[in-house]
Amino acid sequence: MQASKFKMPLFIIASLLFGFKTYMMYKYMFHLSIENPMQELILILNPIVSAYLVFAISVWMKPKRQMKWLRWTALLGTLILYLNLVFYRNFTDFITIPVLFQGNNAADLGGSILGLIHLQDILLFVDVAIIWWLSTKAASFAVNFNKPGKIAATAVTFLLLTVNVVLAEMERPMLFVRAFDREYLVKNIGVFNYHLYDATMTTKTKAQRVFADGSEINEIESYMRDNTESKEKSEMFGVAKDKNVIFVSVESMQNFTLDSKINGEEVTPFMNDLKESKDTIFFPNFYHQTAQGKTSDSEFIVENSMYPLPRGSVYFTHAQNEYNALPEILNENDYYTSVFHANNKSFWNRDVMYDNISYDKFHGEESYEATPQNSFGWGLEDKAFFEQSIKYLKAQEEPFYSKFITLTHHFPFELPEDKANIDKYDSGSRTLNHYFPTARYTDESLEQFFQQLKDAGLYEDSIIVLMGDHYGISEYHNKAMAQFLGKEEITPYDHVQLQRVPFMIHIPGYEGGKQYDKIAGQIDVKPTLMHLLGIEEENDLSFGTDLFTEDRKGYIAMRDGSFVSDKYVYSDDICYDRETGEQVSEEQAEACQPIKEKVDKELGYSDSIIYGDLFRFYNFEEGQQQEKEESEE
Ligand code: GP9
Ligand code: MN
Repeated sequence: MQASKFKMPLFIIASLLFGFKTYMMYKYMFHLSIENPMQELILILNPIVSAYLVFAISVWMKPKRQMKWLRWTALLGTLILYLNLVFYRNFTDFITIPVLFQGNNAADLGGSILGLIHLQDILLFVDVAIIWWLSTKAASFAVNFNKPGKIAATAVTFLLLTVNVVLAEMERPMLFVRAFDREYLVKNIGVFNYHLYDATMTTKTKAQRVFADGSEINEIESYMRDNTESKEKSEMFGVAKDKNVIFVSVESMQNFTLDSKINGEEVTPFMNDLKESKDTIFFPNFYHQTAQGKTSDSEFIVENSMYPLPRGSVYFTHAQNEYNALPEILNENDYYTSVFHANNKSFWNRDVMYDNISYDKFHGEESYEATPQNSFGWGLEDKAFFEQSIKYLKAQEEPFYSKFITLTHHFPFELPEDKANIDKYDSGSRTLNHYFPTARYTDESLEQFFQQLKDAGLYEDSIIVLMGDHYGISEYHNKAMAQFLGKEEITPYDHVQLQRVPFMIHIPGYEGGKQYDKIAGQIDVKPTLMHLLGIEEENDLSFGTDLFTEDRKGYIAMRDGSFVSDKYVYSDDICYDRETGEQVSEEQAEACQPIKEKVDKELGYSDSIIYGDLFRFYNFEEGQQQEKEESEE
C-alpha cells in the first residue's frame, strides 16, 4: 500500500501537540480562570503561538538538525512547564527569576518536593515522546522549504505573535506597563513569553541597583531630618499603645461619596456617622498619592512612607528591595501582622512583597469560601469577606496589626440587583452611575464588620483605621462628575481636590474625637500609626510626618508632580488658591515655585531609594550609612 503523499511537517505537529498540552495544563493544572470567550480564545491561542515560535525556527535547518531541534526544545519546554507546575503546587504562583534565586523559597520547596511530584505527571511527557519518535523518521517529517517558504513560515510566527499581543492588550489594557498580575500575564502571553518578560525586567532592575552606591543615602537622610522628621511628641503619642490595629483599605472610596445623596438617600450612612463619632479622628483633607500601581501603590505608601514609582508598581518591580516597612517594625514590637484579601495571592505580586516586608500571614483567596451566591464582579463580596475573616482574626495572637483590603467597590462596580440598597445615579457615565450602589454596599459591609468585631470581643482592644486606597472615578468621567457635583466643569484644581479619600481613625472609648482639617496624605500614615501606638523609631526614614505634630512640612505631593499646600493647589503648571480654587496672580504663583522644587526633589529621592535599593546601605538601628561590604552580605 502506498502512503499518502502529504505528511504534515513535524514542526507543525509539534506546535499543535505541545500547544494543546500547554493549554490543558493552564486550564486544569494551573487552574487559570476563564471569565469570557475572548479569554478562552487567548488561552488556546497563546500556547500554540509560543510553541510555533520556537519550533518554526527549525525550518532554517538541515533535516537532521531540524529533528534534533524539535526533540530537544520540546523536552526543554516541557521541563520548564513542569518546574512551574511543581512550584505552583506549592506556592499557587508562577516562578519569577528573583524568587527562584531567593534562598528561603527554594528551601521551602526542597523540603516538600516529593509531595509535589505525582506519578501521573509522566503523562505530561507523552507529546515529547511522540515528537521524539516521529523525529527519528527524519526523512518523512522534515521540511525542505526554499527561501520564500522559510521566510513565509517565519512570517507566520510574527503574525501569530501580533494577533496574540493585540488580543491580550484588548483584553487587559496596559498589560505590560502595569504588569499587575502574573496569572494575567501567563494567561495572555503564555508562560514562556512571561519568562522572557520577567528576565528582561529582572535584568533592568539589577542594572540600576548595581550602579547605585551608598553615598546618596546620607544626603537623603539629612534632607529627611531637616524636613520630614517630627521633633516633638504630641499628646496623642501612645494613645493606642498595645492595641490591635485593624486597618481597612477601602477600595476606590473617594471623599465626594461621603455625605452625598442619591434620590435623597445617603450613600454612605455608616461612614458618615462614624466620622462624626466621639471616638473617631477624621481627616477630611487626606489625599491618596498612588500612580499606576493603584491598590498596591497605596499599600506601599502606607507601609513605607515613600512615594510609588512613576511607572509600574513597586510591588512588582522592586519587591526584593531592602525596606524598613511597618510590618517589620511592628513585628519587632511584638505585634502579629497579617493581611486579609480575597483575591488571588499573586495579584500585584503581593505574596512576594508581603513575604519580603515580613507579614506573618496572608489570607488570600484560598482562605475563603466563594460560592455563586456570594461572588460577583471581582470575586468574593465584601460582606462575606469580613464575615469569613472573623474566625481567623479571633485566632490571632494579640496585639495584632491586620490589614483588610475590600474588593466589591471596584470598577466596573457590578452588583446584583437584589443586593443594591440605593439607586444608581443618572448620567452619561455608566461607571459613575454604578459607583453609588457598590459604595453603599461596602458601607453596609463595614457596618456589619464593626458589629462582628464587637460580637467577637475584639472591638474594645482595637483601633480601626479606614482609608480609601485611590480614586474610583477617573478623569475620563469628568463630564458626569461635574453634573453630579453641580459644577460647570472639572478644572485641574477640582481634579486634585477629587483625589481626597476617606481617612479616619476610630479608637473605641477615646471620646476625644475630632476633625483635623490640615492637609494630609497616605505618606503620613506610617508615622501617624507609629505615633499612636507609642513606637519610637529614631532612624526611621520617612517622607511623611505624623499627623498630630504641629511642625509638619506643609505640602502633600502627588506622583505626577502636582501638590497641595496649606495655601495652594498646584496642577498642570498652574497655581490655584486652595480655598477659592481661583488661579492666583503671577506674583503669588512665585510662592508655588519653592514648594514645587521640594516636591520634585522628594519624588526624585524616593525614586533613587527604590531604583538603587539604597536602604541596603543604611543601618536603621544605628542611623548611619553602612559600609558597602557589610550591607552586601
Ligand atoms: C486586587 C485589588 C484591586 O487584588 O486590590 O486592585 P486595583 O485595580 O484597585 O489596583
Ligand atoms: Mn484599589
